Amino acid sequence: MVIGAAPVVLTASEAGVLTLTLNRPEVLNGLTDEVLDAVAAGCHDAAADAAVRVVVITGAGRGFCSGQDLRGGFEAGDADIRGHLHEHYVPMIRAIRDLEKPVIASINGVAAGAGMSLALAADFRVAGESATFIQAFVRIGLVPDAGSSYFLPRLVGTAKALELAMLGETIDSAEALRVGLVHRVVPDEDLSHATHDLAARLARGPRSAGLIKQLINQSLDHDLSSQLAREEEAQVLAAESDDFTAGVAGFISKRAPEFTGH
Ligand code: T3D
Repeated sequence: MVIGAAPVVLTASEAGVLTLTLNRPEVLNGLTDEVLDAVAAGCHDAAADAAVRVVVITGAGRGFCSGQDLRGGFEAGDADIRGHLHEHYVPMIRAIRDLEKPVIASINGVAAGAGMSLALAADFRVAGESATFIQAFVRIGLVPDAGSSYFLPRLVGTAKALELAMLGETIDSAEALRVGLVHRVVPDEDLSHATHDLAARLARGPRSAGLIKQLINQSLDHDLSSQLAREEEAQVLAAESDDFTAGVAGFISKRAPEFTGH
């Protein structure tokens, strides 16, 4: 029996922002099934809770996330990798991407392997200066998973994606910004403030923000005709929202609208 063990993911909700903090700092927040399931559950909770407008994912201690916890004893042939990916990694990545609310990765340190995939699945990546990124899979003879092979080429192009994934070199935050892997780099001591500012801004956004997330994220998988059809569907939903009414009223009255997310 474990007495008094700290939760592997800390959750805190304030002013419309749900923060999920990976909390295994002794292993740079290596991913266990419990962590993966807790992040997925946090996103599902956020989807069900109208008071939550934004989700932030970050790490406790000096790491963001070091990927799969390798101390679980992985050896060639003796692990049901397919089942593991299906049951734990895929649901977490889907929960982040399917959530119709913005997700920010606040990257406070190294993001390696599936920890980098986790960061890439978010809609915004704000990094502290000391953050680093490693497609660590190749270093241990694996392929990118948890969405890295999908997100990387879309973010940085195939040439850079191949370089990062096949060489597995560490890149620093400045290089990550240069190649378009992150949106913003700030001094480490300002990361929490910068994340909070962005989250607060997104939390004041309209219902359409979640629809925009889905449209943009799906766009590279569709041709123009099907994307135009998706825009129509999304615009019908956006136009039915209270926030559209508030937005137009705000324009007419020359006052900033107060969006409720409905
Ligand atoms: O279905 C499946 O499960 C397959 C899915 C696979 C997905 C993947 O994510 S594969 C990739 C797994 N991750 C890695 O290969 C990265 C392993 N870690 C590292 O290469 C390095 O730790 C880092 C580059 C991330 C950081 O280096 P550094 O020098 O800053 O720190 P460190 O000293 O290596 O690590 C600090 C401690 O964390 C250390 O423990 P100790 O010696 O102080 O007791 C280290 O062993 C531990 N640690 C770091 N990463 C992991 C880890 N322990 C378990 N699993 C880790 N991934």
